Amino acid sequence: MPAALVIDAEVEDALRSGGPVVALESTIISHGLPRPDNLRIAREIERAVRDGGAVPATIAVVDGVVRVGLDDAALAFVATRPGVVKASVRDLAAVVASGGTGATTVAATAALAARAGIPVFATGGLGGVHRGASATWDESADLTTLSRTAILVVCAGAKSILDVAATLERLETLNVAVLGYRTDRFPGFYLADSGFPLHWRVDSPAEVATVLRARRELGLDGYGIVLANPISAEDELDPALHEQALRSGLAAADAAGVTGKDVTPFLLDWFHRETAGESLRANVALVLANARLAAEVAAASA
Ligand code: PSU
Ligand code: MN
Repeated sequence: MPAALVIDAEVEDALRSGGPVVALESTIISHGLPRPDNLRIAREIERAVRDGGAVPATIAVVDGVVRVGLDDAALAFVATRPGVVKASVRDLAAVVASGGTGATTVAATAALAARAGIPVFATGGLGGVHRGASATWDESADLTTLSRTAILVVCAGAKSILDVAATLERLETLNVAVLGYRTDRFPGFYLADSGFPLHWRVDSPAEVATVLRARRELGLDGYGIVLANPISAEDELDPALHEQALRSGLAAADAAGVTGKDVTPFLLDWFHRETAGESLRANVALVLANARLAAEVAAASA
């Protein structure tokens, strides 16, 4: 029987010597980005982490084994194989037990990274409270997992397809701190500003490292922290195009009866097609920026 969780040798070496490591999720590769571009982009995200001075650890379940750090063959497998499961925390044990292959969400990646001793994680946008959640109860497990996981997630805010106000309220209830990176506004994923203010702002990786140290000293490291890094002004989506894609996408999801964990991939795909690739370009730009910043934060706190 193979071990259920295997840490890649380079990642293990870095962790053992206290070197900087950044965890990366795999749902964005399998379900968030269109094929065949997804594999190339997954490699670029790892490259951005290396350029920022850290070792990348993309996490996924491959043939029944949780792998923390993927070699290129495993990365290609997750990016190209049909029928890869979108795996949140609750799915992990079942995917492993069935010998299956699963791509980990923010929630599952955060839980596994913390388990492996990796304190910093980069992604695109956080899951959150979906629009209409007061009727559907659709709230991403990303939020509840962050409330009990020792991880710093670098993201471009919550996906704009969500109810952002409700997501921010839930993050407050769940004791998840949100730090704006060089901004006082909560970023809106494809847009730099979601329209909501933030209470805490940090202006350098060293400042983030200081917050992480204080959290540890206070014994509060069981709670997650969100480092919200806005997409750059050059890369953000045109707000009018964004609004139009969002409206038509929500209506299309409703008409097609899309529910549960299929909602997010459906809407991301809708955006990519409706904006003729503009949202994809923005998505890639923000993920690469987050990967680079996460590496700098990991290096500053290593
Ligand atoms: N951010 C992206 N692309 C994605 C996701 C986030 O830029 O594909 C994924 C993440 O894995 C996140 C998931 O955890 O969407 C949220 O899904 P749900 O709303 O079903 O919890
Ligand atoms: Mn959901």
